[in-house]
Amino acid sequence: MKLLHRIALVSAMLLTTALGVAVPASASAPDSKADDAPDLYCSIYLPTGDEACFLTFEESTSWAQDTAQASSALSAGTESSALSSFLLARLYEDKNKQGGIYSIFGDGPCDNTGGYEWELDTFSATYNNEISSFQGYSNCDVKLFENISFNASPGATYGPYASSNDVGAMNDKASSARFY
Ligand SMILES: [Ca+2]
Ligand SMILES: [Ca+2]
Repeated sequence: MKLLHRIALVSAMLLTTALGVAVPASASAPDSKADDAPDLYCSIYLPTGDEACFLTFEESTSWAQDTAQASSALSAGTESSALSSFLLARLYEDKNKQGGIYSIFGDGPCDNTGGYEWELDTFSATYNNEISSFQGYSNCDVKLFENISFNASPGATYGPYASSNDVGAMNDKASSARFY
């Protein structure tokens, strides 16, 4: 699979950051064990744009809460001192919500007004042109865009929907998203 092949390369770099371990970029040979490459669990916290990838889903989730609290500590003195992270959506590498997961977090939920509450203008390289299904959370519906920065002229879009097991013609094409 194309994604797994690329993840083998990307994971070495990302894990270097996540674990603070000095792993040479050459640690993953381009063609070795691509089929055995693990799924990656990447999270982005939209208020700060911080992003990180992990080998376990649990780590990717606790990272988001830690990041939200660190962010609120930095802005101490303002009205909010105990910010929580809200899971807005999970975007999946494979159809039927399988494979690696790109978890999107904000510091508040979506509401029921017409417009979008959150947006992500460029997917992580790990998940760019790889998303095949998704699930919205925190009252969010997901709209996928073929191009970065929500460019729909020209460019296909899909949604907004609360959930999708198969994004059809948008399979492995999405590069940005909004959350309604
Ligand atoms: Ca895919
Ligand atoms: Ca694309």
